[in-house]
Amino acid sequence: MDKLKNKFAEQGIQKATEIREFIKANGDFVLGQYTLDSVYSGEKGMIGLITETSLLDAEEGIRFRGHSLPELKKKLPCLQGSEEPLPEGLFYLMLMDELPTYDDMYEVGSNWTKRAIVPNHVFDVIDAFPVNTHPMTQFSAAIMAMQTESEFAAAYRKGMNKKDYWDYTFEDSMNLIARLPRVAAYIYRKTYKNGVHIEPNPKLDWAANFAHMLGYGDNESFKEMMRMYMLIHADHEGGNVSAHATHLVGSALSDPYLSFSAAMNGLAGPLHGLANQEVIRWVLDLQAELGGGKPSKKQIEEYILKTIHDGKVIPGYGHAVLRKTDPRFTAQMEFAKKYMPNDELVNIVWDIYDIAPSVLGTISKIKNPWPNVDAHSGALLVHYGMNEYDFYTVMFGVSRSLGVLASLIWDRALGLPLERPKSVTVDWLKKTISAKKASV
Ligand code: HAX
Repeated sequence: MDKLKNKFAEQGIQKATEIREFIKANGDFVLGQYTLDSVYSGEKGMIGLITETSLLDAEEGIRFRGHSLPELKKKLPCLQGSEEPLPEGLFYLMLMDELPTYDDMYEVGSNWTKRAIVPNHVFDVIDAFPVNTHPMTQFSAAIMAMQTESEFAAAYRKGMNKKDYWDYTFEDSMNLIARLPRVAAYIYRKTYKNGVHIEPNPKLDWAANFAHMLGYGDNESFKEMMRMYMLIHADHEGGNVSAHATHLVGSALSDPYLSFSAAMNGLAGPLHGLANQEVIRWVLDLQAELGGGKPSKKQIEEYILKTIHDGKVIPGYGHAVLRKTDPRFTAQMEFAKKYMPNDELVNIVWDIYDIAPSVLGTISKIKNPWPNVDAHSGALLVHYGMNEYDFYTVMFGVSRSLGVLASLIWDRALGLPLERPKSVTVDWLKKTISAKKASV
């Protein structure tokens, strides 16, 4: 058994037992109330899930196992000569609920390196898609193609004890995380670089190896950007579409490949992860409409109002939970101030940040006028020459695997049940509400 799994078997399973006792002792505690509006608002604010890996505060933003992003920048280990903590360390923290030592982080990385070989038929599946297929469609299908490797599915077929669910979920999740950068890079090179592929470099860390396979390995600051990008996109508590989809599908005991592919189909929606490609398109459309160059703040304001007037959203702005600037936006802004302060597109993104919140703030129905993670990421990638916008969400997806799969391992360790909320009809609602009113 590998070191991390051994540790999880000792500490994680012990903690799962404690949590079960906690639930037993407090099962009748009332957490909240909800209304017809709550149900019709996409269940916003209704507590219906337990996710251990991270928690989102509307004002402050995300905390991973209690640590904010600025704190993690100081507390998670980095490689020598690098200032960006490795996602390997964040995965360890999310899974084990303890800050990793350098050795813990290194162990996770070498574990993934050993597991990183992608079966050939997965490449055949990707190659079978027409080259103009959206990269997220290829990514989701490639994950499904890898399901042939599921140890969970194979063990279930043989008849496994419920107590072992977490073990096989751990195996599948670790294998999947290890292989995703290779799969994603293969899709990128097939779609945009005439199918000229770059072999992995097992000496590199997970994010730097991804950068290398994409074709940006010679640029040290791109590798730093990739470490930062992979860290900040990893998790955003449990109710967002990709995290919830993983949990929901996993609750049917679908294996991690099936569950994570479902997550990627949700991430591919423009109100979720696809917003990162939409932001760049929106900014470039704005520039094109003005004949190129850097728009004035007045022109940005007019374009925002025109977009809303045309019945569209401003991509990269707003959030279902956050009510302030997303700290993941701020982390990227800080990175850009260090590495590319004079980049024109980055400066336009910053000008939009100066203008958009006050314009959106005047529209009463918009609950959060502040930028989210997707408002900035594309401009960083364009700076390095990565202009293939449709690929951006795949990068988000590679990162998102870290949080949602760590959570899935916990779901199985806790023995969480099938998720099955009750649904009703409008007729049922009308009858129930009028009966209630008549009785008072
Ligand atoms: N531009 C224009 N209108 C907006 C808006 C924006 N950025 N944000 C919200 N609104 C509108 C909504 O469309 C909604 O209008 P209708 O009542 O006419 O349908 C109204 O304001 C109320 O929405 P809300 O309660 O403030 O926001 P929701 O919780 O319903 O939705 C969204 C949150 C993120 C989907 C929303 O803010 C949005 O569409 N933003 C733009 C797309 C985007 O950036 N998505 C990425 C979000 C972060 C993420 O998941 N990344 O992966």
